Amino acid sequence: MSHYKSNLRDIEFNLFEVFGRDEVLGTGPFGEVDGETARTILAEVDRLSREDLAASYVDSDRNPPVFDPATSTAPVPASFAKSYHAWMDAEWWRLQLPEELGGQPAPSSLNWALGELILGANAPIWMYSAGPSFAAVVHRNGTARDKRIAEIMVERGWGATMVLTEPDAGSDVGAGRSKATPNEDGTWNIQGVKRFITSAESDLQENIVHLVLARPAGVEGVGGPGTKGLSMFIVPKHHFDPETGELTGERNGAYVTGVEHKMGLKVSNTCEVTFGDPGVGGGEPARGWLVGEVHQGIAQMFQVIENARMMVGTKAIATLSAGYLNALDYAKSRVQGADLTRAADKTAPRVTITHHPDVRRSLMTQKSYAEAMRALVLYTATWQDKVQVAAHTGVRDELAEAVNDLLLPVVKGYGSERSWVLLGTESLQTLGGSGFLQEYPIEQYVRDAKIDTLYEGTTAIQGQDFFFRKIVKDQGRALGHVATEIGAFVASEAGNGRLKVERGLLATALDDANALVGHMINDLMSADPNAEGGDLRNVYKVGLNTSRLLMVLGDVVCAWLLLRQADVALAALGGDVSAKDRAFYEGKVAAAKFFATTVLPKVSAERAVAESVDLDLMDLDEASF
Ligand code: ST9
Ligand code: FAD
Repeated sequence: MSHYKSNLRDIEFNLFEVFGRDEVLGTGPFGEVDGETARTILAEVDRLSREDLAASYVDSDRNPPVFDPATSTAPVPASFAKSYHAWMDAEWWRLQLPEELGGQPAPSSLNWALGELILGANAPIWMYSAGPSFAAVVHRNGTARDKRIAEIMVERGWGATMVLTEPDAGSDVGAGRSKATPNEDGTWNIQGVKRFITSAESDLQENIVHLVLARPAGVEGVGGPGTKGLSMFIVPKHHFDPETGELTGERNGAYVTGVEHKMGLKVSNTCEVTFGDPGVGGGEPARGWLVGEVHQGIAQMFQVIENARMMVGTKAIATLSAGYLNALDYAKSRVQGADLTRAADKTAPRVTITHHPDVRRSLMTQKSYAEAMRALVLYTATWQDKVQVAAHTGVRDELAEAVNDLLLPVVKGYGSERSWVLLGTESLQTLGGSGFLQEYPIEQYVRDAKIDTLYEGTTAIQGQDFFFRKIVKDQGRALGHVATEIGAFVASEAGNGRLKVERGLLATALDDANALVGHMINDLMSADPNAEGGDLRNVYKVGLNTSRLLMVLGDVVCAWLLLRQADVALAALGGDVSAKDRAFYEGKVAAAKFFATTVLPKVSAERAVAESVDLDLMDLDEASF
């Protein structure tokens, strides 16, 4: 048996019983993937993940790739390569691709449900195998030449990378200094050093295509400061015939010059890549093509980033779920201490730790968060389904786009923070000292999940994106829509009397969250120096609350989703159910009630803290820290 414990029952509950995905499966753009097919795929990918993909999880951590500076390579362990090929050979990744690239489009909700399974079993497989998805971005934005390159990437199973970060440009992508100079033949030469680039080297693929952000130099009208001056280039590791895809045998001057030694996620090569340095490799120039022959690098790259942020949140949440299920297994068999009611009796029988109130508190905390955030991922994906359906009919569903945009930083920022913390404080803790050992998978989960709060934009960046871009710039449209949906649930008879208290708690939390948003907007308006009494420094007050708001909104949305689940579960319990389903549905109701009563009251406290924020912290001399 592998380390990975999945929760297919809960995934299917979300997809089919709560979010009604049978309505979209087998229709419109998803004609080839109906509900029955989807269930078959889920079962097969579940098996594949638990067995073939999870099989190399531990070995790849203990025997990570080693960088060889002489050849600029870092081969992955054979066990990992086997898992990787099992996934590629199964071809389920085609469900994420457009038909033009040999795909068989499935709803995003199904793809992220599958994503949870792969990411929970062995996340780097998903990352190394993302070449075809990257190709979809090249195809969507590219010229006829780029579209052909995209086809080749898929046909030949090439890898791909997203190349933004530089030593002095991390969160601040616009500070990037890598430059691009045009050649007479229409190609560009890239020069610069990028760092922390995922999957930039391995022995898994014949070629790797780097999507690089660089600043055009010496070209009038483009290449200005900041992110808007960046363009996106297709820069292959090996040169190839752009018609046939055959490698020409020439090396391009894009060399990996180092692989980082990391806390976790070790099999995923994190590389320094040097472009066009005459002193590196054979000193070749790094030649590439401008994507689409337009200078819209940051907007194009954000098409990749949005998908990757969803991936990171899903990875974190998948890991929390696996951590919880491992902790639960352990707790059911670990015998320690007497039942609290017989604590004084030294001869009382010893019980499994699931009998102890504090262990139950911990297990239910893990269960409720893991299941709430799974629902958050799949709920977000249902909005992506709407975007796909609209696109198929040649229109845009702007509301769906905006709600998806609003929820992405919640999935990524809130999902990764809650998951990483709970994996350490609750899942690992459930195993006592054993949790600290490599004999169990949780210590690796903790190490592997920490990165999720960092890459693809740190939590601070997600909080700012959420408030400034997804709420203020959107003029509250998407937030208003979600808040109205939650409000309608509060006012409904959901639960038929059995969720009344919890709906009340949700109502209070929603009011507090709305008030918190209102407070931050007032602070922002008072920072307008042109307004009467406006003080620009008041924007600091907003910045002191953006991460808090992200966590608060995450808790409110998660509580709502759990209560929606409880409503469905209560209805099912009203009918004939098997003993197994009864336990499942009762667990759903218990998780929702637990979350509502233990998490939601804290929202009021967060509001109070947010409203008390002043400028003292910003006035404090740095020397006093
Ligand atoms: C990384 C990779 O960390 C880690 C793991 C990699 C694993 C890869 C494999 C898996 C991935 C698979 C993907 C496959 C692809 C799938 C395709 C599906 C078909 N939303 O606010 P402004 C844009 S990589 C959308 O002024 P600043 C927008 O164009 C490194 N667009 O920003 C905007 O213009 P406008 C990750 C957005 O102050 C323009 O940017 N690094 C959004 O200039 C400027 O906006 C990071 O994530 C958005 N949310 O720059 C960096 N936001 O406004 C984190 C901005 O006119 N830092 N745009 O529309 C940030 O995000 C910063 O906030 C900043 C600030 C750089 C955007
Ligand atoms: P910094 O930006 O220096 O941030 C340091 C701290 O300051 C953080 O806590 C941050 O939240 C905070 N901070 C910074 N700016 C602000 C601000 N304006 N407001 C509030 N707080 C702020 N990049 C790629 O391009 N491609 C990849 O494939 C890739 N893969 C990665 C894989 C790994 C394992 C790692 C570790 C990184 C990877 N990255 C990749 C880079 C990653 O996206 C960056 O590390 C990340 O965006 C943060 O940048 P930084 O490390 O420079 O931190």
